[in-house]
Amino acid sequence: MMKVAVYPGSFDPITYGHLDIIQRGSKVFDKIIVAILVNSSKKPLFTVEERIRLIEEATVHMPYIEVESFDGLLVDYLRKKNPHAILRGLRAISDFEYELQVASINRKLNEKVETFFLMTSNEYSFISSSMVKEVVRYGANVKDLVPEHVELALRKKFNLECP
Ligand code: COD
Repeated sequence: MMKVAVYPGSFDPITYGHLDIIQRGSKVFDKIIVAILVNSSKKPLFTVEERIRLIEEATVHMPYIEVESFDGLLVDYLRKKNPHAILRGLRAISDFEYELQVASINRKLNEKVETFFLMTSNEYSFISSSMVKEVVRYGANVKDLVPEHVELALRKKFNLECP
């Protein structure tokens, strides 16, 4: 039976940290659905369509990836997809509390769903979408943090010259 995971998140924008989780998750799951939350309380920099395009371009060489968006509760979206697990990444201890809370709520709302955590790779442990946005905004180089097309999209958003 094909093992499917849903990897939910904001992906505003996708980073090498996210891509590392996708790549390593693919050793366990046959298919990963990257699911972007539409109605987040965070104000996103990129539209859902832009985020989908950036993820698709970053994963063109990964045939086991699908990119979608969802609105509302994650568990309602999962009911439609019926995956084997939710895939999430863990960076610092500070992620743990939040992730435990989200996983527990999701299990409370739908007891069948399990969350599968992967520890971050050391070289990506400090990367977050919000940090990447901040660094680009002030003109610094993020080539080790995001793929080139994502850096270009960020520079365009902030009306910065290309390097
Ligand atoms: N290394 C490893 N993992 C990483 C890295 C990195 N450098 N960077 C990010 N990650 C992981 C994160 O830990 C997370 O697991 C995932 O990648 C996505 O991260 P983000 O920041 O893009 O997305 P989040 O955490 O903002 O996404 C939150 C959700 C959208 C999943 C959550 O808010 C949600 O499910 N909302 C839907 C409403 C709902 O169901 N609510 C009830 C439960 S909260």
